[in-house]
Amino acid sequence: MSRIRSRTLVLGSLLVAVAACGKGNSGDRVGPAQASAPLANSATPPTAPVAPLPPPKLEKVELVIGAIASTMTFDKTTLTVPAGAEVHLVLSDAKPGTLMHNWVLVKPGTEAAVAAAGLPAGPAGNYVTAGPDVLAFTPLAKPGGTSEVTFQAPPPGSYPYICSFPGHYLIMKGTLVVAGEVVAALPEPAAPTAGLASPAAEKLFATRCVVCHGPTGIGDGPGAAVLDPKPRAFSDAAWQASATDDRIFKTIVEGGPAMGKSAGMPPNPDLADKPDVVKELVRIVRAFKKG
Ligand code: HEC
Ligand SMILES: [Cu+2]
Repeated sequence: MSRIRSRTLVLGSLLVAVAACGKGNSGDRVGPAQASAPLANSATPPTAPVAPLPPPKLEKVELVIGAIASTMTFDKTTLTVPAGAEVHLVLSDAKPGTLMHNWVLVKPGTEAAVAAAGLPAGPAGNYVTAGPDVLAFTPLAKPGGTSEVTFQAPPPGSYPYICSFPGHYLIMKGTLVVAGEVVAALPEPAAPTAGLASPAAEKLFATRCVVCHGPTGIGDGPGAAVLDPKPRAFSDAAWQASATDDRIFKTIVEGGPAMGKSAGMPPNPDLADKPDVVKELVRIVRAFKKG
């Protein structure tokens, strides 16, 4: 008698857990990896005998990752899941911050390409353009909010995850390790700044800076829409007169917060050992001056 009862309880709570997992709480979930067909089966009427179909061998894994307030960093740079698992990941964006973030799992070496491809999607499209390189992603989470995604773990290996909000991916990243028997060699963690090794500063500005500062430097790039404060217009002669080359140089490399400015201006740590490129960027910023 008591044994039957406890069995029913276990089954009941399993159903609750499955239902809770499928429903989520942020209301605005998107994501190609969302469709978890097996979950639909849990709606079988309670009169049916236990598990009419042998359930697929799915291990469910719950992951929680945070964006640290006012920084462009995840609070975990490594996540591990078993091969074949169904992964439910919740991203929470810490409260005092002002930045929006997402979590995008990508194929190794495609970080920059995925971030660039996501730009035209804009904030409404979560800065993600679905494609073969995007394995799973959460929608953007607002400060103090969460967003989530459910997806099937990819084959064993190491996969980069990034925030694809404009300018964040260079530092806002980590690695998802899918543990299991590795048949083929692990994908090499690609050099993070591969395509940027010897770029013309102009190309760098056109790909990285225009996102927020706009093609004419007045601060009207697509990434600026959600920024507060907005990037100032580089055309502002008074600002040009007050800013030293050294300050502009440092702002570019170290980012806004290091210079007492907003975190909306991301650092560019990959340029720290490329002073010539940064000097060229300073010259580009100067060239927008009017009046
Ligand atoms: C994600 C959006 C974003 C990207 C990408 C970005 N910036 Fe900015 N930038 C900002 C914001 C916002 C500010 C203003 C910060 C403030 O006023 O607190 C800013 C400020 C600056 C400033 C300082 C202006 C001042 O008020 O002193 C410079 C210089 C600058 N950015 C250059 C660049 C360059 C060069 C790049 C490309 C390598 C770049 N930014 C990429 C958002 C961005
Ligand atoms: Cu971010």
